[in-house]
Amino acid sequence: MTLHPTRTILIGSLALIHLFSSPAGAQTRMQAVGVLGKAAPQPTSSFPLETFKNKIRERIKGTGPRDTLPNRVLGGESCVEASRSRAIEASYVIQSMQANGEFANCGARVGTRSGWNAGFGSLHTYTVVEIIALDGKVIHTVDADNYMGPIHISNHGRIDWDDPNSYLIDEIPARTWLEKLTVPANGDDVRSEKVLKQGEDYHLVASGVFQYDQGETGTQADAQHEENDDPKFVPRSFLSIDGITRKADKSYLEPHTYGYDIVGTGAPLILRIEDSGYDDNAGSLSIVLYNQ
Ligand SMILES: [Ca+2]
Repeated sequence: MTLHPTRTILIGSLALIHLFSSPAGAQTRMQAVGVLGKAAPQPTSSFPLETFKNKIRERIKGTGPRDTLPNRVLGGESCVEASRSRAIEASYVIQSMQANGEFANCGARVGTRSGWNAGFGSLHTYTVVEIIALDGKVIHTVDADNYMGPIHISNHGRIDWDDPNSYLIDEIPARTWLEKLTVPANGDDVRSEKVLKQGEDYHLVASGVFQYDQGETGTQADAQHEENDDPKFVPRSFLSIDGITRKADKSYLEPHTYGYDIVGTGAPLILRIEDSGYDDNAGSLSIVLYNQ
C-alpha cells in the first residue's frame, strides 16, 4: 500500500478512532480478511493444529504492539512490513515445534497474502502458513493477523504462491531432528555424537543469545550478530562449523535463529563459538541438527 504520508496518517487516525471506539467492529473486519480465498477442506490428521495456533497466538502476543497499525504507520510502514515480521515469528514457532518433535514430521511454507479489506478501502496484507505433510500435500492453511490490535488466527483457503498477491518468505522442509547440542561461549569445541554421512545433506539451526563483551555497553551476541555500543545488533559470524565461520543460509535476527545447510563429510560435526577474547563471555548457543 503506497499512500501519501498525510493520507496514511489520516487513515491511520481514522482506523485508530474506529479501533478504540468499536473493538467488535474491528474484529468483524479482521474476520472478513481471514476468510479471503476459497474455502478449502481441512482434512483431519495427526498434526496438532490447535496447539500450533495457540503457539502462534502466544508468539504474536509476545511481540506486543510491534506489528499493529499505530506502530507501523508511525514508523512509515504498513501491514506489508507487519505481516512479514509476523511471518518470521511463525517460522520460529514452526522450527521450535520441529526441534521439540511436536510438528508431526511436517514442513511448512510461510508468507503473506494481500486481499481486499472493505474496512480500509484498500488491500490489506496478513500472514499465512501452509502445513505440508511428508508426502508434499498441504494439510492445513492458517492465517494470522494482529494489525488492528486483536490477534486473529483462522483456517484459510489454499494459497497460490504464483499469484502476485502471495509472497513466500520461508519454506521449511518436513524433517526430524537428529541431535541437540549446546555450544558454550567459552571457546570449547563441541563434537556431535552423530557421524554425518559423506555427501548427505543436513541442516543445522543455531539459536539463542550469549554474552560476548560483559562489562561494556552492548554485551549480547547470537550466532550471526554482536551488539555494538549503541547498543544495536550488527552482523558478525560467531559460530564455526568444522573450523569454518560462515554466514547462515537463513537468518532471523529477532528470534536470534539461524539455519545452515551442511553436507556430511563422514565425520562428526565440530562446533565452536569464535571470539577474540573469552574472559568476558558467558552463556551458550543451542544447536539442533536435522536430517535435511
Ligand atoms: Ca569476548
